[in-house]
Amino acid sequence: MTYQGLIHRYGHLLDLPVHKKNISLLEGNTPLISMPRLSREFGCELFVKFEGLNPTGSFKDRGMTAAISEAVGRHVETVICASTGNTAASAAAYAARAGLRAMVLIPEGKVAAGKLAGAMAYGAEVIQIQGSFDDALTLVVEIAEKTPIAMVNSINPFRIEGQKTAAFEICDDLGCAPDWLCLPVGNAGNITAYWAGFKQYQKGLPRVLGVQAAGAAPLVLGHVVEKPETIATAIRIGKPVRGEQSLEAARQSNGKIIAVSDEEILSAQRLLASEGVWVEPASAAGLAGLIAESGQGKFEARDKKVVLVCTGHGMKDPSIITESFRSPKIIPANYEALIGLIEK
Ligand code: AN7
Repeated sequence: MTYQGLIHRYGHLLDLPVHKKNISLLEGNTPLISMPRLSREFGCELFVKFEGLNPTGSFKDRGMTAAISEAVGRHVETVICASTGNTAASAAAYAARAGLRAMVLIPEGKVAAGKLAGAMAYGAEVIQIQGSFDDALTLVVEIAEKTPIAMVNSINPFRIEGQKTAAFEICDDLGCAPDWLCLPVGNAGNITAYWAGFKQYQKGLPRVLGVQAAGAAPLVLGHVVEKPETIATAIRIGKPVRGEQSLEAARQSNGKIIAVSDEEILSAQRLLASEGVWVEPASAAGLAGLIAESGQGKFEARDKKVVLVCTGHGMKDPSIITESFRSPKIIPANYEALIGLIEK
């Protein structure tokens, strides 16, 4: 039978209320791509779980099908979220699908072009906040407490339920859990969901390497970061709502949460692209973390199965690339000019 989306495939394993109405854009079912060249380079069996291939280009669609399906089931009319961009685009799409009003709050000037365009294209009311993602989230929480508007950030437990399915899919593809799972950590919903998913699925448990950007690393520093800053705007978050749970996931799995620099993130992004997988900067943090750890001899991954969770597509943030390369050459439209370049 053709694929009918996450709730259809895994709903029996998700703690969703009976009142839900299935709102799906056929999210999930993303490929686990083997990376033979990088595997050789790092001496392990490396795979990318390419979440950028979800309907709106990020892993957020997994949680959003669950959260919006629940909200529609109890006759909510408006949904709201704070976002560094991907949640906004996803909420906008699923709300559109369900015929709901969507309001998305984003930090002014700090959302990548592909995400902002997505949220607008799907018809959300996009509001820029003169503050950080964390400020926006505080506002959204207050609105959700005082009005019937449903909040679809990952504080919403149904988001986590939906996102568990990525762990199920990895186990289904590999036949077991990998030895290591490396992923970016921002608000810490995804690492929490993966860990819950692996525990529930009982196909073994990976060690979890959570990776934050050095300028937005509250879980590594052990305190809130008031002014988070990183080129990986998706994870420009200083006060993660599921911080405790993510630290617990790292601890229970015998893994850890570390920080990497923006340069390390960009260089990991280039490495992935050099083997055909273009991800947004935040999504390269897992590989950057693996490289940093193996460089210090701390990564015991030799011959092990390692899954890098690449959370968002490179097309979400095109200016990171176009601004860091020289503009493409311009030549006259004739053979001589072209052959001149080829034979140079
Ligand atoms: C590509 O969209 O928080 O640790 O508002 O977009 O579960 O927060 C995005 C987060 C990783 C971090 N990779 O996940 C938002 C938002 C990408 C992301 C994360 C995000 P969490």
